[in-house]
Amino acid sequence: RDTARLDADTPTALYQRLEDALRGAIRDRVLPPGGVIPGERELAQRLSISRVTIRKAIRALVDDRLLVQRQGARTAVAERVEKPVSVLTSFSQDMLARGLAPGTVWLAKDMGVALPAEAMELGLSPGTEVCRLRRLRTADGQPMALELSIVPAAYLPSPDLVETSLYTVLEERGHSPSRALQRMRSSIVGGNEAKLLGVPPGAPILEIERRVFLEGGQTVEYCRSLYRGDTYDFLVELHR
Ligand code: 16G
Repeated sequence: RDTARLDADTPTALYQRLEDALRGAIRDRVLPPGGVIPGERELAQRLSISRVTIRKAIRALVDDRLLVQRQGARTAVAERVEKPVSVLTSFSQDMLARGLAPGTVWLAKDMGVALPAEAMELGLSPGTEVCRLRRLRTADGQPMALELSIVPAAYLPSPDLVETSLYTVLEERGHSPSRALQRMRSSIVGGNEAKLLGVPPGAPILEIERRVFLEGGQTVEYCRSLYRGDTYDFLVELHR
């Protein structure tokens, strides 16, 4: 489509224009998520431009994670992760449901007496012990979200009990998360966090605050997350 309008009179900008055209086609879903794009050689022939130019444009889009390179060097349009907001699931469950391997990079974990703000967030009396888990969550090794979870030590006696899934550990210990309140707001990501998430500083993110309750109403987790805006869709079911 747009690519047909490419011409070769400004050779330095050619890959850039191809990149922009592909970007537009992905945005407008002319190239749908998951769709495989033609190979380098075929594109080079079709558009009568060099394979080097094609490779450069594709590389830029792979670096931006709009395209993913699969086994056998096939290149496909990246799929966004869709997460229904009305069901209380864990990050690990969400990723497994999509055939992606959930992973965790530990940034920090510790235990201590709840700070006044934490005690308020969890509805605890000051002085209660909590575990703090700061994690980078990955899917097939790609960073997806940064999360800080705070859990009363009464439900999680040590942060070392968690390898990948916090909710699995809570469930095994008979403290299944049953209900949550979640606040989501759009934001942009700062330098340090951008580096961890592998996006440019100032990239859009979803800031999520979640308070999770047990069946009996006690707060089992307070969590603050930054989800990458470019890979995540949150779906909400509405009734009337
Ligand atoms: C989700 C939750 C987070 C929870 C985590 C547990 C949101 C915004 N956050 O990421 O609060 O700690 O799942 O996942 O949905 P895990 O069981 O894989 O550790």
